[in-house]
Amino acid sequence: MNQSQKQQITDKLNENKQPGKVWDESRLIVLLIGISLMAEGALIHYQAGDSQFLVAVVTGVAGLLMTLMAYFLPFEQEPEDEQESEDKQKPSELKPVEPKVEEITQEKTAEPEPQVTEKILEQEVEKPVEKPVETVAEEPELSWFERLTKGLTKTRTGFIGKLKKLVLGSTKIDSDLLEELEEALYEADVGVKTTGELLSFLHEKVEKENITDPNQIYALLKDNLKNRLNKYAAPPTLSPDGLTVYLIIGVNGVGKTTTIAKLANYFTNAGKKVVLAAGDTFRAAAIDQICIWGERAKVDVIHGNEGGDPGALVFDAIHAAKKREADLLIIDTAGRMHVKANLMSELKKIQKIAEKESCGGPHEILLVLDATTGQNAVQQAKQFNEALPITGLVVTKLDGTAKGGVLFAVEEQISAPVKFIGVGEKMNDLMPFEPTEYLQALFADDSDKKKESDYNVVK
Ligand SMILES: Nc1nc2c(ncn2[C@@H]2O[C@H](COP(=O)(O)OP(=O)(O)OP(=O)(O)O)[C@@H](O)[C@H]2O)c(=O)[nH]1
Ligand SMILES: [Mg+2]
Repeated sequence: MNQSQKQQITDKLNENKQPGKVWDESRLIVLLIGISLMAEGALIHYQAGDSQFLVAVVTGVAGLLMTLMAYFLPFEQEPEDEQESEDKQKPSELKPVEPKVEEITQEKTAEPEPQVTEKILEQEVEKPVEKPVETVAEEPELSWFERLTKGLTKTRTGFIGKLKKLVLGSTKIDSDLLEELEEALYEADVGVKTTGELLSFLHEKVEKENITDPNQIYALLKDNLKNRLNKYAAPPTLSPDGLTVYLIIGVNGVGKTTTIAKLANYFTNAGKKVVLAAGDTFRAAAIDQICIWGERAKVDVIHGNEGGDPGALVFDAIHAAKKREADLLIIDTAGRMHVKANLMSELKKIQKIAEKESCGGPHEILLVLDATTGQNAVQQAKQFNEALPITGLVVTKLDGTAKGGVLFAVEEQISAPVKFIGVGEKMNDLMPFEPTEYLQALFADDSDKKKESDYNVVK
C-alpha cells in the first residue's frame, strides 16, 4: 500500500469520525495487522485442521484484539493551542483577514512607487519652507574711504600707532627719541633711504628751529610723509582714442587676477567697456578663475587652453577686444619668480606683441606687489623693473599688514608711481591711489568714526 492509498483510507475514515477522533497512519497499521492475524488464524484452521486448532485460535484472537484496539483505544487529545491554530485556519474565520491582505496589495498596486517617491520628495522639499526664516544681518555698504580706513587699521595701530606713542609720549626731543624713531621706521619696512632722509630732516628742523614740542615733531613727520606720497602717486593712463591695453605682472599669489577683476569692476563703473585676457595659461585652473571673475564683473574674457602660448593668446585678445570696440583690455599673466630669466623673457615677448598689435600699448605695465611681503616686494620691484619698463605699481593686501611702510621703500628702488591700492578681497576693495586720502585713513583717530568727515584730516 503506497502513501497515497493510505491517505485515501485515512481520509475516508475521517469523513465520519466522531469529534476528537482522528484515523492516523499508526492506528491504520494496527487495524490492518489485526485483520491480517484474524485471516491467518482462519487459514491455519482450514489447512491444518484440529491438530493446529490452538495455534489457529490464538492467532485469530490476537488479530481480533488488535482490530478492537485500533477501533476502541482512546484517541490522543490534540493540544489546545494546536486546536486553536487549526480553528484559526478554518475558511470561515479567515475571511476578515483575506480582504485586509488584498487591501494592502491593492493599495500598493494602486500607488506605484514613483508616486510614493514623489510624495516623499514633496515632503522633503516642503520641509525648509516650514523652517523659520533666518534673518541675516546685512553688512552696511561702506564708502571707499571707510573701507580704506578699515583696511589700514593694522598699519594705523601698528606702525603709525608706534610713531604716535613715541613722539607724543616724549617729554623732550633728544638723540634717544630719534634713535627709537629710526628703529620704528625700519621695522615698518619704510626702507633705509627714506628712514635716513626722514631722520636728517627732523634733526635739521630740531637743530635749526630749536623745536622742543613733540607735537610739532609729529606734525613735521606727517608732512614729510605726505609730500613723499604725493610724489609717488599718478592717475592711471588711458589711451585718448582706441583700445587701451594694461599688462598685469608680478610673482605668484600677489593678487594679480583679483586685481584684474577689481580693475574691470572699477573701469566698468566708470563707463568703460572692458575685456579681459586670460594670459595665465600656465597655472592649472587660472583660466577658470579669471572666467569666474569675468562673470562677476560682467565683462568678456578672451581665453585659450591651459598650456597654450600666452603670446598667441595676447595677439588674439587684442584683435578680439578691438572687434568688440572695447575701451580697455586687461591682460593677466602667470605668476613668475623675478629671478627666473626665461620666465622674464616670456613677459618681454608678451609686451612686444602688445606693443605691435595695439596703438601705443601696453599703456600700463602694472607690477602687483603684496604689501605683506615687506622687503621681498622691494626686491621684486627692482628686478621686474630691470626686465620691463614698469609704468606703475598696484600695492595689494594693505589690509593684511601692520607695517605699511613698503610704499615708501619701493619708491627708493624704482621711479614708477603707485597707481592703485587694494585693501581687501572684494571687488570694490581697490581704488586709484590718492595720497591725501591715504594719509587721512592712516592717521585717522580710531574712536568709532564712521564717515569721512568724522576723521581728523591731515592738512
Ligand atoms: N586681504 C587681501 N587679500 C587679497 C587682496 N588682493 C588679493 N588677495 C588675495 O590674494 C590671493 C591670491 O590672489 P590672486 O589674484 O589669485 O593672485 P595671483 O597673483 O593672480 O596668483 P597667481 O595667479 O597664482 O600668480 C587670493 O586669495 C586673493 O583673494 C587684498 O587686497 N587684500
Ligand atoms: Mg593669477
